Amino acid sequence: MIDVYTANTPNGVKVPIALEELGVPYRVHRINLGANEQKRPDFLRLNPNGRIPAIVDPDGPGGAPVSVFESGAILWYLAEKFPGLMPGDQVERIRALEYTFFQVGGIGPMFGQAGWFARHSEQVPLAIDRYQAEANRLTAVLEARLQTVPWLAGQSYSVADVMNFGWLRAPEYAGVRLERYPSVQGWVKRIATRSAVLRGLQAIA
Ligand SMILES: N[C@@H](CCC(=O)N[C@@H](CS)C(=O)NCC(=O)O)C(=O)O
Repeated sequence: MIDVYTANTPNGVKVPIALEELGVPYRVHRINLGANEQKRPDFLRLNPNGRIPAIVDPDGPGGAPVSVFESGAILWYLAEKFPGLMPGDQVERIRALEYTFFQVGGIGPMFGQAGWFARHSEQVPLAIDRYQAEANRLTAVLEARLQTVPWLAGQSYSVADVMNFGWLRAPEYAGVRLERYPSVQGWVKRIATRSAVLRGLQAIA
């Protein structure tokens, strides 16, 4: 049974969603971010960066327990181990890797900053405009991709879709209105209605 240390946040929902899709049993350990549980020594042993999510797989390489942090690394690890989220086609696998990094390096940080500055007691218009513009620019990149293929890797639903869905399911946080991005909007709806996604979200609700 895989132990999942997470919370109900854009990065936190990805792991239960992926594990449901892969049909792998798991146990959720809720981390209270408000109480800073992610900075406690026992959690820092799993993720020295002090952020959720993290997992422990008791059956890691060589049969020994292994911990994994960073949602992209966790999902990639799981998708390599269990069939269901890693495209079989070599080119699609490259695309999945691209859009996984795109989320970790772009969507996540920019959406996060856009939401943080917009909700801060001190309003800094330059920062809000800058991050909301970048969040919209990145969403337009997804829109262009999804106008040509049903899923980010291409023809197969993959780890890249789960990664980006974590953020795009609540885009208003970053000042992104999905009516402007109809292909992204349709893709979000298709993912949101998958039974594995509904179960994964329920597990961390
Ligand atoms: N790049 C990391 C980002 C993780 C992250 O920022 N997690 C947030 C929740 S969405 C967190 O733990 N925030 C609490 C904190 O920063 O102390 C990943 O994808 O796992």
